[in-house]
Amino acid sequence: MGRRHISSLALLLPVLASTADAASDAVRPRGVAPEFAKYYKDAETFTCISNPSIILPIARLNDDYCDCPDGSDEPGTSACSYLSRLSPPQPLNFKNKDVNSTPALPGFYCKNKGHQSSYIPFTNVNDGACDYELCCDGSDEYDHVGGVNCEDQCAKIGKEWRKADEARQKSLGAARQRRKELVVEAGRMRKEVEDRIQTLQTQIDGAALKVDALTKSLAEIERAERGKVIKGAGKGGKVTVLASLAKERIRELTDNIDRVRSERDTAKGRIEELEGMLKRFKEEYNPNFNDEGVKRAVQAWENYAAQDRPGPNDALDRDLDEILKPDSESAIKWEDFETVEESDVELLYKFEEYLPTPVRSWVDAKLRDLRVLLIENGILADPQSTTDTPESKAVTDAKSQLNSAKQELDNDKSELTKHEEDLTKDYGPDSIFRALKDRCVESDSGEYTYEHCFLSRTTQKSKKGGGHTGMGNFVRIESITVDEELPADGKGLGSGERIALKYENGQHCWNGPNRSTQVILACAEKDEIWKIVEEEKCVYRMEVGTPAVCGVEVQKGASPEHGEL
Ligand code: MAN
Repeated sequence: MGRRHISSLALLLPVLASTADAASDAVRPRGVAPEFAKYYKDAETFTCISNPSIILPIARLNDDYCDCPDGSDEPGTSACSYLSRLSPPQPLNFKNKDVNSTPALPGFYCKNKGHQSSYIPFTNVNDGACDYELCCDGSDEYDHVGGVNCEDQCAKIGKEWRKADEARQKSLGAARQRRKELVVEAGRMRKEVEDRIQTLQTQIDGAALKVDALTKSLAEIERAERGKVIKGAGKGGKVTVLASLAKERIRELTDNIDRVRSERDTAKGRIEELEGMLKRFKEEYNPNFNDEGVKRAVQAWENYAAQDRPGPNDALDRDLDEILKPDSESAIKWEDFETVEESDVELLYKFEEYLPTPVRSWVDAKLRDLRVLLIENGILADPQSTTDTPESKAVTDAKSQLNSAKQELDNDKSELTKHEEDLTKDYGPDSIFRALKDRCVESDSGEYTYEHCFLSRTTQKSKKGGGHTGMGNFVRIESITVDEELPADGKGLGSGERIALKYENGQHCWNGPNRSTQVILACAEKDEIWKIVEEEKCVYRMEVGTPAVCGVEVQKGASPEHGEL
């Protein structure tokens, strides 16, 4: 905590110092910053800053003994440093009953001539270590008795700092420029979505009209089809349909003739066998054996045999065989009829051919209407109500056109909804993350390569191969307070309010939660992952630099959407 604290003070102080009166330098006691000089003007006495009732002789100022409850009598020694350990410095107008333990000064003031002035904690004063990081002039170690002598290094440190700062400023300038470009890019992308929405709305209106028209057209075609006498499948009119029905019927009859002839032949064989038996019976029976039953049977057979019956007509049979042969010359050429394209109406109402065209159409329409009327009133059978009636090509085509128009309309509608929802999504300040969405950056850390794809997902990839592990999918943009030391290269979060991207519901962690990642962003010239930490099992934190957040001020707890530049 000590070092971190030093760092945040160091950032704060040059600003404070620059507003102070430089002319008061000469009269200020050791360790007093220009903005506190007004309390140390009196040459005779010193009044404790937060406790004006306590007035001390001037000799007790910086005498290495803590007299004031707020430590203000020891701005240049560590005598009151224990106060700072009890509580951090508060603003001077801070109203607290326990003022006694509240230090009035933020720390020991180092002038750091040639560099930037800064405060150093009182505990660091005369502690035997040169704290050049904050006090480059070495003024924190002035009591050399048994201690160290810190030479002034501000010229060198200041020069290096200015050089580094120049590079930082340059980089920051480039980062801000990049951000501007991203804002333009994001705006262009948003505009694209808006334009697409407009196009889709027009398209949807058109597609809806088309669906209406095709629905009506299908209804009309279906109605017209009901007016036809026979419904047929495929191309062509009645001839085709009749041909296909006749072909089927003839095939059935042929099969039946074959079957009946074969049954007939079997029966004929049995009769011949029975007649042979009776013939032998008549020849072999004994007429002297006076059996009345046998005599009657023989008489009956003689009567049967005496009857004149037509014999089998082999010529007819041969003719039949010839007709039934599928490849015979007289066989019907069905294919001639199957391809005939003929209007049913023409076939049925041939008389119309003698009518002038307008009259013919009128008659045609009237006849169809009449037929539909009869069907609708139950006088004629509805050809469509019989399930084995195949659908006409006209109806199939109309249905398919209607279905594809409906499909087109549905697709347009769902695309529109997607884009409309997109416009209400939070893409951060200036919608900047629109321009970065799905862009990925990678970084190696330990045994893994980590990937962050903006507003999409985070992934952990093992360097030893094997599958990738999802560390979460994007859910929202949030803000987070950070307080970290900023590394010299500037690649870190620093302190303050930062934008964070939250990724949740990653791959399930064995004996743990679903993986999740918080990606905290800070300004950088280019997109890069700086650091990855697994804070708890399967709960990750990534620190990522991006120009997208440069100069963006995030309000604590507020949605960063409206962060200001
Ligand atoms: C893998 C990695 C680790 C994680 C463990 C949990 O090894 O995803 O980050 O801690 O699984 O079992």
